[in-house]
Amino acid sequence: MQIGIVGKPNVGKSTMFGAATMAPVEIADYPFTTIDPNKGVGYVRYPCPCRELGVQCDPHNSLCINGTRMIPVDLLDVAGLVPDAWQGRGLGNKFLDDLRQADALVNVVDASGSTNIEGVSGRPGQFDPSDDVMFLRHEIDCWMREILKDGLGKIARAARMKGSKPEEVLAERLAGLKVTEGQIKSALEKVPLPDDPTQWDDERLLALCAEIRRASKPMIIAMNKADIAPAKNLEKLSGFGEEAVPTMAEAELALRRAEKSGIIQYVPGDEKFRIKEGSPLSDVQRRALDRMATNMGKYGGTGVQRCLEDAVFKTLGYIPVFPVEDENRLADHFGRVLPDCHLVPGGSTAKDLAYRIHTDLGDRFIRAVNARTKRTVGADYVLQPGDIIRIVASK
Ligand SMILES: Nc1nc2c(ncn2[C@@H]2O[C@H](COP(=O)(O)OP(=O)(O)O)[C@@H](O)[C@H]2O)c(=O)[nH]1
Ligand SMILES: [Mg+2]
Repeated sequence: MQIGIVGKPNVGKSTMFGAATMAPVEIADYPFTTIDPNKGVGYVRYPCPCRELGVQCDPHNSLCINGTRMIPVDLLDVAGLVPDAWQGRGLGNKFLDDLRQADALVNVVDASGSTNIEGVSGRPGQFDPSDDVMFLRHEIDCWMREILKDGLGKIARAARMKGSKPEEVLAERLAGLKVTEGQIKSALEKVPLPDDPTQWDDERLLALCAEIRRASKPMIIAMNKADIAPAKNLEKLSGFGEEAVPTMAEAELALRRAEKSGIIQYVPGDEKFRIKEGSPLSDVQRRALDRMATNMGKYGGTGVQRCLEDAVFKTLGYIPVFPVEDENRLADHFGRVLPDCHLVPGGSTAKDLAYRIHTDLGDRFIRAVNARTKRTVGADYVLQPGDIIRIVASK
């Protein structure tokens, strides 16, 4: 699962990335926290079944902090998207290429409207952040179209000879972009293309790419700098038909740092933090923390964690499931209790889960057991959020 953090310069992408990938103190040495400059690991939270079932878990691919399972997701800070990035402006092509593997995008916008479309600072309220959303969609659509068009002439002639269908040509061109055949087919239903690829024109291709983008790179809007954003901007940005979350990346980063240095008690995603007794704070620091507390009260937290969780659970519709090898002990063959938590697309079946764990396990699938009910379920059983599942496979 990879989420790309995208947007024009100066909106707070790196701040959000830095905050989201900063591991809580308890897990500072955790292997998943290895970070490239722009690639790191963030977490989405889900109640760990250990509490409900009264067992001591021993997480392996994820973490459990006080009964909250922290499930890793890869995050990518995609830099440098300026208007006409798709034409290579500001190394835009290189940055756009980073989006190939993304499952979803967090479009960070400057909800305060204090930066122009190139990211140059002005006054809060001076610019319309709706432009941030429109421009980014357009850049991605154009970038995708260029990928489609690259070498299309030759492919088109070959396709005409072979009589290949448009979806076959498109699937071949978009391989490596995490676009499924189903997504291409439904895009073609909305924007039909002539059978003969030599007849495909730019305008149609752009409309088609917009459809493919909507399905394959769903977006969530992070209305960042909410601390200084006029209410009307938040309203406007919420009207784009996409999940839109007010965020304060700077506050989240400051809070995670303050927590690390032992000044406050704060769990990422919480609506509140608590200043620890006896923390040596200057007046300036105290006032800054007060301001953050007030803003968090207004928005129900800094929004950074919520943004990731909405991207995974709402926008992508993924659900967490816990595979085990022993339904009675809820353990794997090392005896680790509730070792793993997998994020799977909503609607996935028990057999899909088997394939997700290992192709071989999918091939050898016989049946599954719902560890909560101890009932046997078949290959077609549709997984529910938080399910604990044992896969029974042939030897
Ligand atoms: N007021 C406010 N400023 C923020 C917030 N998040 C980031 N910034 C500021 O916005 C500027 C650009 O941030 P940066 O993360 O470098 O943006 P990027 O170019 O999109 O990666 C910096 O001065 C940040 O301190 C926020 O939530 N509120
Ligand atoms: Mg940056």
